[in-house]
Amino acid sequence: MEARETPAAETHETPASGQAAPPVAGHAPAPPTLGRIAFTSTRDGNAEIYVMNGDGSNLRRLTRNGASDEDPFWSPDGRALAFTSTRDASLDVYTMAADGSHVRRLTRTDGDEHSPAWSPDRTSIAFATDRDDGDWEVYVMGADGTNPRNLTQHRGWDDSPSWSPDGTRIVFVSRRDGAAQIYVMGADGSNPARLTHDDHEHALGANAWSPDGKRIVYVADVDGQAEICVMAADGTNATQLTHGNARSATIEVSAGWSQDGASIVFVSSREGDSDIFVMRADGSEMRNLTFHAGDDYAPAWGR
Ligand SMILES: [Ca+2]
Ligand SMILES: [Ca+2]
Ligand SMILES: [Ca+2]
Repeated sequence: MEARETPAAETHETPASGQAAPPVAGHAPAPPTLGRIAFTSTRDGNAEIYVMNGDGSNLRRLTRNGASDEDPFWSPDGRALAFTSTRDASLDVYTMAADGSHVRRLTRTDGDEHSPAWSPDRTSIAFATDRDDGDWEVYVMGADGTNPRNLTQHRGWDDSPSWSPDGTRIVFVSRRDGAAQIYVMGADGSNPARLTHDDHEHALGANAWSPDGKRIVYVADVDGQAEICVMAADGTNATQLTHGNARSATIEVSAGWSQDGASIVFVSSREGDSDIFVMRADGSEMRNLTFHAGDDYAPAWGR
Protein backbone atom coordinates (compact mmCIF):
# COMPACT_ATOMS: atom_id res chain seq x y z
CA MET A 1 0.00 0.00 0.00
CA GLU A 2 1.56 3.19 -1.19
CA ALA A 3 -0.01 5.15 1.63
CA ARG A 4 2.09 3.28 4.16
CA GLU A 5 5.46 3.89 2.59
CA THR A 6 5.85 7.24 4.28
CA PRO A 7 6.21 6.96 8.05
CA ALA A 8 3.59 9.06 9.77
CA ALA A 9 6.10 10.84 12.00
CA GLU A 10 8.20 11.95 9.06
CA THR A 11 5.11 13.18 7.29
CA HIS A 12 4.06 15.27 10.24
CA GLU A 13 7.45 16.94 10.37
CA THR A 14 7.65 17.64 6.68
CA PRO A 15 4.16 17.73 5.22
CA ALA A 16 4.19 17.35 1.45
CA SER A 17 2.31 20.59 1.02
CA GLY A 18 4.00 22.68 3.63
CA GLN A 19 0.46 23.78 4.42
CA ALA A 20 -0.69 21.29 7.03
CA ALA A 21 -1.83 22.99 10.20
CA PRO A 22 0.93 22.58 12.77
CA PRO A 23 -0.04 20.58 15.83
CA VAL A 24 -0.01 22.72 18.96
CA ALA A 25 1.59 21.05 21.92
CA GLY A 26 -0.77 20.55 24.85
CA HIS A 27 -3.85 22.34 23.62
CA ALA A 28 -4.58 21.56 20.02
CA PRO A 29 -7.37 23.84 18.78
CA ALA A 30 -10.63 22.32 17.67
CA PRO A 31 -11.06 21.98 13.90
CA PRO A 32 -12.16 25.26 12.35
CA THR A 33 -15.91 25.45 11.90
CA LEU A 34 -15.87 27.71 8.90
CA GLY A 35 -18.45 27.57 6.18
CA ARG A 36 -21.29 25.16 5.53
CA ILE A 37 -21.43 21.46 4.76
CA ALA A 38 -24.08 20.18 2.37
CA PHE A 39 -24.77 16.46 2.46
CA THR A 40 -27.31 13.76 1.70
CA SER A 41 -29.31 11.97 4.37
CA THR A 42 -32.03 9.34 4.48
CA ARG A 43 -33.14 10.46 7.97
CA ASP A 44 -36.54 11.61 6.71
CA GLY A 45 -37.33 8.47 4.73
CA ASN A 46 -35.56 8.94 1.43
CA ALA A 47 -32.40 10.62 0.21
CA GLU A 48 -32.68 14.41 0.62
CA ILE A 49 -30.11 17.21 0.67
CA TYR A 50 -29.36 19.03 3.90
CA VAL A 51 -26.97 21.78 4.89
CA MET A 52 -25.36 22.48 8.27
CA ASN A 53 -22.68 24.73 9.59
CA GLY A 54 -19.14 23.36 9.62
CA ASP A 55 -19.55 22.46 13.31
CA GLY A 56 -22.76 20.49 12.71
CA SER A 57 -25.09 23.24 13.97
CA ASN A 58 -28.02 24.91 12.20
CA LEU A 59 -29.20 21.88 10.23
CA ARG A 60 -31.59 22.71 7.39
CA ARG A 61 -33.31 20.50 4.84
CA LEU A 62 -33.18 21.79 1.25
CA THR A 63 -35.14 19.20 -0.78
CA ARG A 64 -38.56 17.64 -0.21
CA ASN A 65 -39.15 15.05 -2.84
CA GLY A 66 -40.17 11.40 -3.05
CA ALA A 67 -37.24 10.78 -5.37
CA SER A 68 -33.58 10.52 -4.34
CA ASP A 69 -31.75 13.87 -4.12
CA GLU A 70 -28.03 13.35 -3.64
CA ASP A 71 -24.47 14.46 -4.40
CA PRO A 72 -24.58 18.18 -3.49
CA PHE A 73 -21.66 20.35 -4.63
CA TRP A 74 -21.31 24.06 -3.79
CA SER A 75 -20.86 26.73 -6.42
CA PRO A 76 -17.58 28.59 -5.80
CA ASP A 77 -19.43 31.64 -4.42
CA GLY A 78 -21.54 29.53 -2.06
CA ARG A 79 -24.79 30.87 -3.46
CA ALA A 80 -25.92 27.69 -5.24
CA LEU A 81 -25.62 23.92 -5.17
CA ALA A 82 -25.40 21.41 -7.97
CA PHE A 83 -26.94 18.05 -7.09
CA THR A 84 -28.43 14.94 -8.64
CA SER A 85 -31.99 13.71 -8.48
CA THR A 86 -34.15 10.91 -9.81
CA ARG A 87 -37.27 13.14 -9.64
CA ASP A 88 -37.58 13.06 -13.43
CA ALA A 89 -36.84 9.32 -13.78
CA SER A 90 -33.14 8.71 -14.47
CA LEU A 91 -30.41 10.42 -12.44
CA ASP A 92 -29.85 13.95 -13.73
CA VAL A 93 -27.87 17.02 -12.64
CA TYR A 94 -29.79 19.96 -11.18
CA THR A 95 -28.88 23.23 -9.54
CA MET A 96 -30.66 25.15 -6.80
CA ALA A 97 -30.06 28.24 -4.72
CA ALA A 98 -28.39 27.63 -1.35
CA ASP A 99 -31.80 27.91 0.36
CA GLY A 100 -33.29 25.18 -1.84
CA SER A 101 -35.22 27.52 -4.13
CA HIS A 102 -34.88 27.98 -7.89
CA VAL A 103 -34.36 24.33 -8.81
CA ARG A 104 -33.21 23.94 -12.40
CA ARG A 105 -32.68 20.74 -14.36
CA LEU A 106 -29.44 20.76 -16.38
CA THR A 107 -29.33 17.31 -17.99
CA ARG A 108 -32.11 15.45 -19.77
CA THR A 109 -30.87 11.98 -20.61
CA ASP A 110 -32.12 8.43 -20.20
CA GLY A 111 -28.72 7.51 -18.79
CA ASP A 112 -27.51 8.48 -15.33
CA GLU A 113 -25.48 11.50 -14.30
CA HIS A 114 -23.75 11.93 -10.94
CA SER A 115 -20.78 13.53 -9.12
CA PRO A 116 -21.33 17.11 -10.34
CA ALA A 117 -18.33 19.40 -9.65
CA TRP A 118 -18.53 23.13 -10.25
CA SER A 119 -15.46 24.67 -11.92
CA PRO A 120 -13.56 27.26 -9.84
CA ASP A 121 -14.53 30.03 -12.31
CA ARG A 122 -18.22 28.98 -11.93
CA THR A 123 -18.72 28.69 -15.72
CA SER A 124 -18.73 24.89 -15.98
CA ILE A 125 -19.85 21.75 -14.19
CA ALA A 126 -17.97 18.47 -14.61
CA PHE A 127 -19.86 15.25 -13.92
CA ALA A 128 -19.87 11.52 -14.66
CA THR A 129 -22.40 9.85 -16.92
CA ASP A 130 -23.17 6.57 -18.65
CA ARG A 131 -25.42 8.34 -21.18
CA ASP A 132 -23.67 7.15 -24.32
CA ASP A 133 -23.46 3.38 -24.18
CA GLY A 134 -23.43 2.49 -20.49
CA ASP A 135 -19.69 3.07 -20.14
CA TRP A 136 -19.07 5.79 -17.53
CA GLU A 137 -17.27 8.90 -18.77
CA VAL A 138 -16.33 12.26 -17.26
CA TYR A 139 -18.14 15.09 -19.01
CA VAL A 140 -18.14 18.84 -18.65
CA MET A 141 -20.95 21.24 -19.53
CA GLY A 142 -21.74 24.89 -19.08
CA ALA A 143 -23.14 25.73 -15.65
CA ASP A 144 -26.47 26.26 -17.43
CA GLY A 145 -26.38 22.74 -18.88
CA THR A 146 -25.35 23.71 -22.40
CA ASN A 147 -22.59 22.22 -24.54
CA PRO A 148 -21.83 18.90 -22.82
CA ARG A 149 -18.49 17.37 -23.88
CA ASN A 150 -17.02 13.93 -23.18
CA LEU A 151 -13.60 14.50 -21.60
CA THR A 152 -12.45 10.93 -21.11
CA GLN A 153 -13.63 8.94 -24.14
CA HIS A 154 -12.02 5.80 -22.81
CA ARG A 155 -13.36 2.29 -22.28
CA GLY A 156 -13.60 1.54 -18.61
CA TRP A 157 -15.25 3.31 -15.71
CA ASP A 158 -14.28 7.01 -15.51
CA ASP A 159 -15.86 8.89 -12.60
CA SER A 160 -15.61 11.42 -9.78
CA PRO A 161 -14.15 14.59 -11.35
CA SER A 162 -12.55 17.20 -9.06
CA TRP A 163 -11.12 20.47 -10.41
CA SER A 164 -7.73 21.86 -9.54
CA PRO A 165 -8.21 25.23 -7.81
CA ASP A 166 -6.82 27.06 -10.86
CA GLY A 167 -9.33 25.29 -13.10
CA THR A 168 -6.72 23.89 -15.50
CA ARG A 169 -6.88 20.22 -14.50
CA ILE A 170 -9.36 17.60 -13.35
CA VAL A 171 -8.51 14.65 -11.15
CA PHE A 172 -10.74 11.60 -11.57
CA VAL A 173 -11.05 7.91 -10.80
CA SER A 174 -10.86 5.29 -13.54
CA ARG A 175 -10.92 1.54 -13.88
CA ARG A 176 -9.33 1.72 -17.34
CA ASP A 177 -6.25 -0.14 -16.13
CA GLY A 178 -8.05 -2.63 -13.88
CA ALA A 179 -8.60 -1.66 -10.24
CA ALA A 180 -9.90 1.88 -9.75
CA GLN A 181 -6.97 4.32 -9.68
CA ILE A 182 -6.61 8.11 -9.50
CA TYR A 183 -5.81 9.97 -12.72
CA VAL A 184 -5.42 13.59 -13.73
CA MET A 185 -6.10 15.28 -17.06
CA GLY A 186 -6.32 18.76 -18.51
CA ALA A 187 -9.69 20.45 -18.06
CA ASP A 188 -10.26 19.80 -21.77
CA GLY A 189 -9.53 16.10 -21.36
CA SER A 190 -5.98 16.35 -22.67
CA ASN A 191 -2.97 14.40 -21.38
CA PRO A 192 -4.57 11.92 -18.97
CA ALA A 193 -1.97 10.61 -16.54
CA ARG A 194 -2.18 8.05 -13.78
CA LEU A 195 -1.32 9.28 -10.27
CA THR A 196 -1.67 6.17 -8.13
CA HIS A 197 0.19 2.98 -8.89
CA ASP A 198 -0.94 0.16 -6.69
CA ASP A 199 -3.30 -2.74 -7.09
CA HIS A 200 -5.76 -1.55 -4.44
CA GLU A 201 -9.22 -0.41 -5.33
CA HIS A 202 -9.71 3.34 -4.89
CA ALA A 203 -13.21 4.40 -3.99
CA LEU A 204 -15.30 6.08 -6.62
CA GLY A 205 -16.74 9.47 -5.71
CA ALA A 206 -14.12 10.24 -3.14
CA ASN A 207 -11.22 12.28 -4.42
CA ALA A 208 -10.84 16.02 -3.98
CA TRP A 209 -8.13 18.58 -4.76
CA SER A 210 -7.05 20.72 -1.81
CA PRO A 211 -7.84 24.46 -1.99
CA ASP A 212 -4.11 25.30 -2.23
CA GLY A 213 -3.73 22.90 -5.17
CA LYS A 214 -0.93 20.96 -3.52
CA ARG A 215 -2.71 17.85 -2.27
CA ILE A 216 -5.40 15.38 -3.26
CA VAL A 217 -7.48 13.52 -0.70
CA TYR A 218 -8.84 10.16 -1.76
CA VAL A 219 -10.08 6.86 -0.42
CA ALA A 220 -8.07 3.68 -0.85
CA ASP A 221 -8.80 0.10 0.03
CA VAL A 222 -6.21 -0.88 2.62
CA ASP A 223 -6.34 -4.55 3.56
CA GLY A 224 -10.08 -4.70 2.89
CA GLN A 225 -10.98 -1.42 4.59
CA ALA A 226 -11.57 1.92 2.95
CA GLU A 227 -9.28 4.58 4.42
CA ILE A 228 -8.77 8.30 3.82
CA CYS A 229 -5.39 9.10 2.27
CA VAL A 230 -3.73 12.26 0.98
CA MET A 231 -0.98 12.60 -1.58
CA ALA A 232 0.81 15.44 -3.29
CA ALA A 233 -0.92 16.55 -6.49
CA ASP A 234 1.79 14.79 -8.52
CA GLY A 235 0.96 11.46 -6.88
CA THR A 236 3.93 11.34 -4.51
CA ASN A 237 4.00 11.30 -0.70
CA ALA A 238 0.88 9.20 -0.20
CA THR A 239 -0.10 9.22 3.47
CA GLN A 240 -2.87 7.25 5.18
CA LEU A 241 -4.87 9.49 7.55
CA THR A 242 -7.46 7.12 9.00
CA HIS A 243 -7.01 3.70 10.56
CA GLY A 244 -10.40 2.09 10.87
CA ASN A 245 -11.32 -0.78 13.11
CA ALA A 246 -11.99 -4.30 11.91
CA ARG A 247 -15.75 -4.28 12.44
CA SER A 248 -16.61 -3.31 8.91
CA ALA A 249 -15.14 -3.96 5.51
CA THR A 250 -15.87 -0.38 4.54
CA ILE A 251 -15.22 2.47 6.97
CA GLU A 252 -14.49 5.71 5.12
CA VAL A 253 -16.22 6.23 1.79
CA SER A 254 -15.67 9.82 0.62
CA ALA A 255 -13.76 12.95 1.52
CA GLY A 256 -13.44 16.65 0.75
CA TRP A 257 -11.71 19.78 2.07
CA SER A 258 -12.82 22.78 4.05
CA GLN A 259 -12.44 26.02 2.12
CA ASP A 260 -9.32 26.94 4.11
CA GLY A 261 -7.74 23.52 3.55
CA ALA A 262 -7.26 23.04 7.31
CA SER A 263 -9.86 20.30 7.68
CA ILE A 264 -11.20 17.29 5.82
CA VAL A 265 -14.84 16.21 5.79
CA PHE A 266 -15.58 12.57 5.17
CA VAL A 267 -18.15 9.82 5.48
CA SER A 268 -17.53 7.00 7.91
CA SER A 269 -19.41 4.02 9.24
CA ARG A 270 -16.90 3.64 12.09
CA GLU A 271 -19.66 4.31 14.66
CA GLY A 272 -22.19 1.96 13.08
CA ASP A 273 -24.27 3.74 10.47
CA SER A 274 -23.01 6.21 7.91
CA ASP A 275 -22.21 9.67 9.35
CA ILE A 276 -20.43 12.88 8.35
CA PHE A 277 -17.12 13.39 10.17
CA VAL A 278 -14.53 16.14 10.13
CA MET A 279 -10.87 16.00 11.12
CA ARG A 280 -7.87 18.20 10.76
CA ALA A 281 -5.95 17.72 7.50
CA ASP A 282 -3.33 15.67 9.37
CA GLY A 283 -5.99 13.19 10.52
CA SER A 284 -6.24 14.44 14.10
CA GLU A 285 -9.27 15.67 16.08
CA MET A 286 -11.86 13.49 14.38
CA ARG A 287 -15.47 14.47 15.16
CA ASN A 288 -18.87 13.05 14.17
CA LEU A 289 -21.11 15.92 13.04
CA THR A 290 -24.35 14.09 12.31
CA PHE A 291 -24.89 11.44 15.02
CA HIS A 292 -28.06 10.23 13.34
CA ALA A 293 -29.24 6.67 12.73
CA GLY A 294 -30.10 7.54 9.12
CA ASP A 295 -27.49 7.26 6.41
CA ASP A 296 -25.61 10.56 6.12
CA TYR A 297 -23.21 10.80 3.19
CA ALA A 298 -21.87 12.78 0.20
CA PRO A 299 -20.59 15.85 2.08
CA ALA A 300 -19.47 19.01 0.29
CA TRP A 301 -17.85 21.85 2.22
CA GLY A 302 -18.59 25.34 0.96
CA ARG A 303 -18.01 28.89 2.09
CA1 LIG B 1 -30.27 11.25 -16.84
CA1 LIG C 1 -15.10 5.39 -19.80
CA1 LIG D 1 -26.08 8.59 10.32
